[in-house]
Amino acid sequence: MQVEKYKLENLNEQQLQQHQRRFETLAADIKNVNSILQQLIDFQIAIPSWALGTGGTRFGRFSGGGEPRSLEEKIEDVGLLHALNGSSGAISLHIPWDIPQNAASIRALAAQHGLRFDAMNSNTFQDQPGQAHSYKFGSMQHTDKTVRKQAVEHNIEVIKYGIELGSESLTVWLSDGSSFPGQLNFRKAFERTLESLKEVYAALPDNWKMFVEYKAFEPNFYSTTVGDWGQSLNYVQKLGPKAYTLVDLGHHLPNANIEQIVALLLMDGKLGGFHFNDSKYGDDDLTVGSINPYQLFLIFNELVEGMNARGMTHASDLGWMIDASHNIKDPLEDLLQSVEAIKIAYAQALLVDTKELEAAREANDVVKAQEILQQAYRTDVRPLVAEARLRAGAALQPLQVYRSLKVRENLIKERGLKTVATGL
Ligand SMILES: [Mn+2]
Repeated sequence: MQVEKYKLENLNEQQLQQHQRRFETLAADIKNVNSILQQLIDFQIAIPSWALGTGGTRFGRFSGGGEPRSLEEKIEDVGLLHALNGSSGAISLHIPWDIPQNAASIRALAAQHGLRFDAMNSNTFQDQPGQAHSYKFGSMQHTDKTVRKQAVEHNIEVIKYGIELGSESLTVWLSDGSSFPGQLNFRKAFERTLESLKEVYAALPDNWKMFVEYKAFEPNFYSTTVGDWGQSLNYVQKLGPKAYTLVDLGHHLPNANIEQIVALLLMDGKLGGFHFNDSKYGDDDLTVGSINPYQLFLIFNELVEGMNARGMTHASDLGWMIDASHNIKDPLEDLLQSVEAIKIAYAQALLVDTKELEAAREANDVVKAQEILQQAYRTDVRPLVAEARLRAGAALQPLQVYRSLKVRENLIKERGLKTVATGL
């Protein structure tokens, strides 16, 4: 299914007057409104291929119908999102779930939808049918060299697919670790993992980045071999200039100060990418901004400040991706909500009066510093985000258009009710 331009414009037209009234009121109070709008238009968030189907938990999966049955249909789904919100101009693939049979035609299809290929993701956390060696006791950390070699070769194969598609980065997330005290020699596990990562790093093209993602726990429940940002930073510093830490919001222990982690990684030039989601307890994969939007804003405040301090381009110098997968919502509706929440937090961070904030900090005016941040956070920036979408040729209200055009009903008609997308 395609979103027909005239239908989208008709729906925008119906809301235009109300939108303009709200936007003009807000814009009157913003000094550099046009440059903020341009930053919002430029800011694209990659959609992971595995978020397009209904996610499962280890207790079950409730398929929603009309899920994409192939890589082509996944690209079409992201194309739909991008047509609606103008902000989802990239897709992140996962190997082996998304092996392109014909890279040239896949590239052409993505280009038709205005999409590029974001980071490629490898998978050494599951055994695939016919696989020679099991990852039950880890992949890159494994005691057996032949298992490590298989994991390294898989990652090199993922890079190869990525090159064919025009991607420029590889994300490595390892589930390696241990579930019981005594199971693992931590030092040897680190050294083996580093050695394996070095072999993958050596296969990276010059213009590629490698992201090393950390996670505190799950599926291993005693130790994780890339368990936190300190461990990831340790690996990437030893690997070299093409290696970066990737922060996934759901991969921390409860109450971790993620905004501080982000600030320090940026300071070291070692923050490479970002996975958005939200959580209350752990790696809950909930919709971005659904539980803790203030934390998301505080993180964006550090991202904007830290990137500006290093003269970085917000839209392109870090990898921005959603990493979530839900078991009860329509995945496309959920992704529209997620992108909206990210844009809102980014817009609020762009409103922070950084000069005033810095002055308040230098003067130890704690109250004023808090007021400055909360002034930005409590501003309803939705008309600003909607205006950016309008100028990008997308929908003023993406979710409303999605429902008005009966997108899910149409996808079910096209693909059937009992389709299951590859993924978890
Ligand atoms: Mn992730």
